[in-house]
Amino acid sequence: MKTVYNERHGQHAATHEFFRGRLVPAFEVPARADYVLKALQDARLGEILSPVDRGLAPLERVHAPAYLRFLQGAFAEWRALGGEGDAFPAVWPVRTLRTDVEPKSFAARMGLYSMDSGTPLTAGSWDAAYWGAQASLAGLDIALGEEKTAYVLTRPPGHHAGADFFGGYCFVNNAAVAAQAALDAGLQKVAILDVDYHHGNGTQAIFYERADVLYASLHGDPQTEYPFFLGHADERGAGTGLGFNANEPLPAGCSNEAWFAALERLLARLADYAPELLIVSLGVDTYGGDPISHFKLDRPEFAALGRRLAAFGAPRTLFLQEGGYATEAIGLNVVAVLQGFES
Ligand code: Q9C
Ligand code: ZN
Repeated sequence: MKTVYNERHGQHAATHEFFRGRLVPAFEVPARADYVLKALQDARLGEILSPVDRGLAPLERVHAPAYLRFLQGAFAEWRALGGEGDAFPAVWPVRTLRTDVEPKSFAARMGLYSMDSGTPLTAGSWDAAYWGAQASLAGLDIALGEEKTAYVLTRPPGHHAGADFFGGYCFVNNAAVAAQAALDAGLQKVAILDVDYHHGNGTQAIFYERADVLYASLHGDPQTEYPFFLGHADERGAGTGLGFNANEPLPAGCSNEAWFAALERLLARLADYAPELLIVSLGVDTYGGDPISHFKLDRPEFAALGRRLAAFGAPRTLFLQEGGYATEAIGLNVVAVLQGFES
């Protein structure tokens, strides 16, 4: 399988993140992608390619232009105000507060355009995220061509980013950008299967009222797991999108049998939908050794996931890297999925 590698990923480099009132060492670090790259090379999985620049337009198909403009200039604003280190939001427009007026204050706009204080905005976050979207578009091209499949190695991840907010280590929703680009290229039915430990609230929200992108996710139950405020089983879509969103929340600590049973339920829905393209939001924070998650998958289960997705038999499959924080293991876990898929 060919990989598109976002070699600018290291521009987003947070040393610390805000957690339980303290700055703790960041979990979403450049070494994650470095380990995956090395594992791909060691396994000789296939050619590793660089993205080309298709500009902002494909990002604007799923993100609010004002949000993208803010992200693009945010770090420079932070520095100009005398901010040291990375920038974090600290105030949010929750219920009863207005979101229709964009404040002048930088602190206020940080809150307007974010969902948590755990996602540091660093000097190169925009560059890394922008090129991650470009890498996803390049991966899509390969998957839509004669290869039929591709893997996109990028960070920061994307599935928590909404149309107009960042959070959960995500800034640009790569899966949403790729799905929309596929439709814009003429496809009519795209499915996104999100196997990251966390519910992809951003992806779900972007396509919630649409039937042309089916979003299906299995994840830690939001009653106890991030992102907490979305990802319940009763979220089935709305309007023309009713029935085109499927969530399988699972209790933290659940067995691998329960995980695969939930996967089967989602695949049954996906088979019924019969997408022309399956996008896999491939988080491997479902790994038993993950430091911030609570499922128990290991290498044999990742290989089994890959084999199962191949057996599903979507005409085209695009794998996009999402989470996974057991830094040294994620390369082997990702390769297990991709090799399982190709076996
Ligand atoms: N310090 C993805 O996997 N909270 N995002 C972590 C631990 C946020 C995970 C708290 C987790 C976000 C793409
Ligand atoms: Zn995750």
